[in-house]
Formats: sequence, structure tokens, C-alpha cells
Amino acid sequence: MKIGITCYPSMGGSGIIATELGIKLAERGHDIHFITSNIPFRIRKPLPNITFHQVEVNQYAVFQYAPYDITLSTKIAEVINEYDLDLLHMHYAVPHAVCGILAKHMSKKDIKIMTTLHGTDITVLGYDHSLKNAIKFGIEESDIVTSVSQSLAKQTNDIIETAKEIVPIYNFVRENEFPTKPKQLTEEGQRLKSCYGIKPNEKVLIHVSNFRGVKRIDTIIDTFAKVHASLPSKLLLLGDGPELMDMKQKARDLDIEDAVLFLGKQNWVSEFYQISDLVLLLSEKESFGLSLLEAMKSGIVPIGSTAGGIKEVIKHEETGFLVDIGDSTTASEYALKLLTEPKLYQDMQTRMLEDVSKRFSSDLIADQYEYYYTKMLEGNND
Ligand code: GMT
Repeated sequence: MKIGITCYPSMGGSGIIATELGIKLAERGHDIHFITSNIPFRIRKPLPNITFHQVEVNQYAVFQYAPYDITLSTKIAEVINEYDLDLLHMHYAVPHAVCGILAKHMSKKDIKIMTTLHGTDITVLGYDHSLKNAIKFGIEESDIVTSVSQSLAKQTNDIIETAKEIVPIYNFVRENEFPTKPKQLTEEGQRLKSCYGIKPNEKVLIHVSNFRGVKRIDTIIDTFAKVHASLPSKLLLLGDGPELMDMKQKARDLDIEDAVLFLGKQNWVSEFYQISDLVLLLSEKESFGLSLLEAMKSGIVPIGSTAGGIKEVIKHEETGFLVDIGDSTTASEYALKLLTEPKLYQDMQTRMLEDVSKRFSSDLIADQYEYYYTKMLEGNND
């Protein structure tokens, strides 16, 4: 199939999934056309059947704002016609699904459109009255709409007030990108730990995000403070965003600033998972939590909040633990249990790795997307 993919190519989970799916489908022989504002950052090696089409938005004095949406739609229409694309896969209802629909009209080709919802486009933007109708339009005019969790599918029907069927297809990790860590720390792992000043006996907790308020990094720091009071440990915080400065201040206020390492944005987080013992994602909104899955595939046992799709990724007391939003006390109790009871940790890790390969394997999820692509092309979207 000849597939056009549009996403935000930066480091967010939606861009990662769109890119990883494109790579996976290219490896399966499909022709993939990324139509994006930049080369998606996860593309590391050239593949002959992946083409990147850059959307360059010019600014003119007559425009108050640069016309990203119009320029993108025009580019998509050009690519549809030039490469005779079979379908578009748009990530995010606004603006991308809407741009896909506009591009379809511009190209005058009856191309099929799949839209994947990732969360923020519904759980944040869906409450904005200036955008809600555009989101609804993008969803209802797409041939097939998928969401990255069952929770997001339900929230979409409720918040956007649409009866459109939303098909949940979970996120995945390409297995080679997140190797499961060996039982013994490797020399490379020892080197990384020591260059960040982490002592061999210290346990390592990790959180990766874009430091937005919804990520509740305050709860993560509170949880860690309680763990650190009874166990030698470090907290790795990877990412950057609006909460960063406040969270640095919080670590200082709690007098744990030497134990909380703010490492900024990192392209290759897998190396940090190799030296970690626990991953925390205690968000108040989270449609899936791709960073959790990446850590779990690396062998790190998770503690998550009960928000959104996190409770679909973690099976409570089987493959990790869940706590209520904001409950740092219970989170720290679970963390201490996992870090001091090796048998509990290992049993949970074994079940977690089995579950990750059973429910979130790249082949399984790519099969599901291919199934729905075929269904669309056969004109059977029901
Ligand atoms: O988490 C973010 O703020 C980034 C956001 C994005 O748009 O890239 O992530 C969303 O999509 C990811 C991939 O499907 C999901 O794993 C994240 O849970 C989701 N974020 C939220 O729902 C807050």
C-alpha cells in the first residue's frame, strides 16, 4: 500500500508512534510517505521505501499567523497525486485530520483517511469550544478513527458528543529499540551510573515526560522523597517543559535536590532504562503512557496512576501497581515493597514482560492497522 503519514515529528508520544508505525510498515514492504514539518526524530537509518516530504510554512506580511494548516493540506494533496497514494494516516484530529480532509478535496482523489487520536486532542482541546466542532468534523469525516486506548475511545464519544465508532488500537514498541536489560548491570550501565554520580548500591527511579502540569511531577517527587528517606536512591527526571523550574524548586524545598537528577530532553532514553529499577507515571490525564510501555519492555516494573489508559497498560498487582491520582503515600509504599522484596519484583517483571510481548508487540499492532487499512480500501468501514 502507498501510505501518507502526517504527525507532529517532535519528541511527543504521538510523533514516536506515527514514526515507529511508518518504519514497521516500510519494513513490511509498504511505501511510506511522511508529510511533516521536519524529519521525524526516530528515523535513524535510510529505508528505500520511506520518503520524507517537508512542509515549509512561509510567513507573509499579509498573514497575522503563518498558515501551517493550509500549506500542509496543499503539500498532502500534491503527494497524493504525485505518488498515487492509497490512503492517509493522520495523527491528531486537529489540525491533521481536518488537513487530510481538505487535501482529499484538493487532490480530487477519493483517498481513504484513517485518523488516530492520541489524547490531548480530545482530553484537553475537546473542551475548547473554539475547536470542538473542528475536532468533531475531523473525526466524523475520517473513514476510520482509532484511539490508543479504550479509555480514550470512550472519552472521545462523551466529550466530542459523536456516535462515530472509535476503534482502540494500543501503542507498541519496536522491540529492538528497547532491549530488555540483563539481570546484572553491564559495564556500560556501570559507566553511565558512575558518570551521573549514582552509587552502585543506590536504587534508581525514573520518569520521562514533557513536564506539563497533567504529568503531576509533584506527586512523583513526593513519592521519591518518601522512598529516599528509607532507601539509598536517585530519581532520574528526563524531559523539559513548563513545570521544570517549579519542580527543581520543589526538590530544593524537600532538601533532596542532590538525589533528584534533572537530565533534560534525551533522544535515546533506552540507555537510562537500562540502569533503572522503577518507572513512575502518576499523571492526572494520560490516554496511554507510551513512556511506561517503553520502560516495561526494557524490564522496569511500573507504578502508575489510575488515569485514562494507564490502567489498561498496567494490570494492577500483576504487572505493576496503580494508585489514585495524587496519592504519593501509597505509591511510595509500593515502591519500597518492590525495591526491598526481590522475589516480588522478579515475579512481577516476568509477568510484565510476558504481557508486553502478548498485548503490545509491534507485529500484533501493525497487523491491526493493516487490517483496518484493508477494510477502508475495500470500502467497508463498519
Ligand atoms: O504526553 C504528552 O503530553 C504527549 C502526547 C502527544 O501528543 O504526543 O502524548 C499522547 O500520545 C501518546 C501516544 O499515543 C500517549 O502515549 C500519551 O499518553 C498521550 N498523552 C496524554 O494523553 C496526556
